[in-house]
Amino acid sequence: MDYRGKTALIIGAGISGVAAYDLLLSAGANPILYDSNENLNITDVRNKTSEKEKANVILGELPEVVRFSLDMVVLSPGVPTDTGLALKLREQGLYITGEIELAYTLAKGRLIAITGTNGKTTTTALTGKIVGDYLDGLREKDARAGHAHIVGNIGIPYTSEAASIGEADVTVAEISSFQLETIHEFHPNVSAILNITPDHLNRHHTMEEYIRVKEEITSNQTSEDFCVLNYEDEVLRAFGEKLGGKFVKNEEGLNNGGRKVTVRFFSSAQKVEDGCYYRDECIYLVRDGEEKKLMNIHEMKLLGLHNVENVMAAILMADAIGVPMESILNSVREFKAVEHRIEYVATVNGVEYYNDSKGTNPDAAIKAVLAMKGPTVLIGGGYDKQSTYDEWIESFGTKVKALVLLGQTAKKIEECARAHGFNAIYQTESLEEAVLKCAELAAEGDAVLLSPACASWGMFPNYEVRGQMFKELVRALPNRE
Ligand code: UMA
Repeated sequence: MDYRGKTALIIGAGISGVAAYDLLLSAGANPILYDSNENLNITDVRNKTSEKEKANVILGELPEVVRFSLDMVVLSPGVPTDTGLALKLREQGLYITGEIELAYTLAKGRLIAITGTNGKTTTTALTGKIVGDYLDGLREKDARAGHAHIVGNIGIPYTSEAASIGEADVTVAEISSFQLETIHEFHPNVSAILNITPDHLNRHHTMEEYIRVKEEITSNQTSEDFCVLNYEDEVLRAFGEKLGGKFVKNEEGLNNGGRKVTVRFFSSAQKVEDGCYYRDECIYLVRDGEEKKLMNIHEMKLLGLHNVENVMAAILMADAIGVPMESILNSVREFKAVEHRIEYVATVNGVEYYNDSKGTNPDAAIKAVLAMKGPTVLIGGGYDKQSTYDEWIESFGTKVKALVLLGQTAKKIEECARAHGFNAIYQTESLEEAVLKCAELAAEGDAVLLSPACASWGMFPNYEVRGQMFKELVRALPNRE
């Protein structure tokens, strides 16, 4: 795509918008960085771009004269496609794209793209390490071997790396449903959908739409490409059978229209025809009817069955782009949990504290509860994404002894918990108050877990800040001796 001379409006001056501005500038376009929040400091925003004080930044209301001078629009991931401004710009007939698509059209090399409701970040970091370790080894022998780039929703905008991604490189991108709403030609060589459970329904409105958007990750894939899917997710199992070219009857009585992407399944519960599965604490690979034991899960440093699934997905993706199995397994053995995902923080007065700030939806939070070994005091609540909390509360069993709540959803969660007969509930006004309450409630041998089942927005700019603050508060707790 040739962006030279194009006047491009970037909506959202967060980390993706700023990176998109710089990328468009280097591609010869005339970018305008726009943010609807008039309270941002314009000098701060300008200083984040490579042009500094010369950067073309607009805050607040977008003037009509600017709107009618545009050739194209780039939406940041957090900007819904149905906001008033986005709809007006679309009505105007403008080309509307996303930050991910922009990066894709300017980057080179091969692309692995990973989506799913949960496990994306761990799987992206692990796949990136596997590919990176392999390419690092190759470069010792041949300087022309490429590099691995880990980008996307993981917190490093794809646009911030795109210009430096070369032909021999491999990009491993974590892709959210928000980002998939605005793709056009985005075409990964290998894609993965790890699981789909309710999340972000305030943005996508219905579960059907959320599933449709997630499946878009494969929309440009062909018979040259691979898609890795979770066999234990009914929606993904059916989708994989369709995508892999098997005849699937739908309402119109049609099959998939002839697309035959190579689908590789992973399963934590049963043997699969082609892919990876888990049985008796071991991971197996099935290929061409032959089965091979790859590793015992105690060789990995990650905990929990959900992480076995993430590892199986990463193995299949790295295998699909040609990383030798021995190299893949060595990297898996070395890989440690990512920050904010069931991360051990400290033991204070005999109580273990875990930070799972990335548990931003009920399904992720259930996995964290299941990973706890004994009695647990749980901190929950935050931004309302219109999730339901019944399954999360049901997962408490006898393990969760108290629930300390905060944020916009605190009342809604309390009502839900009481309806399920769980009454050990404490309302707090801040994370600081919540941590102090937990320290008071937890006895020696218990765990305290921050796994809120909600996004952090409203109280914190993102889950990382929430997790960092939790860790600081825990480390500041007084030791009783
Ligand atoms: N804004 C507007 N108009 C709007 C809405 C927002 O101007 O209608 C402005 C806001 O005022 C704000 C800016 O947009 O200044 C924020 O843009 P953004 O929300 O796209 O945030 P970025 O800082 O660019 O971060 C985004 C992702 N954020 C979201 O999807 C909400 C980050 O994912 C991602 O790491 C980053 O790009 C790099 O790709 C975060 C996230 O929470 C971690 N993702 C969700 C999740 O994982 O559940 C999907």
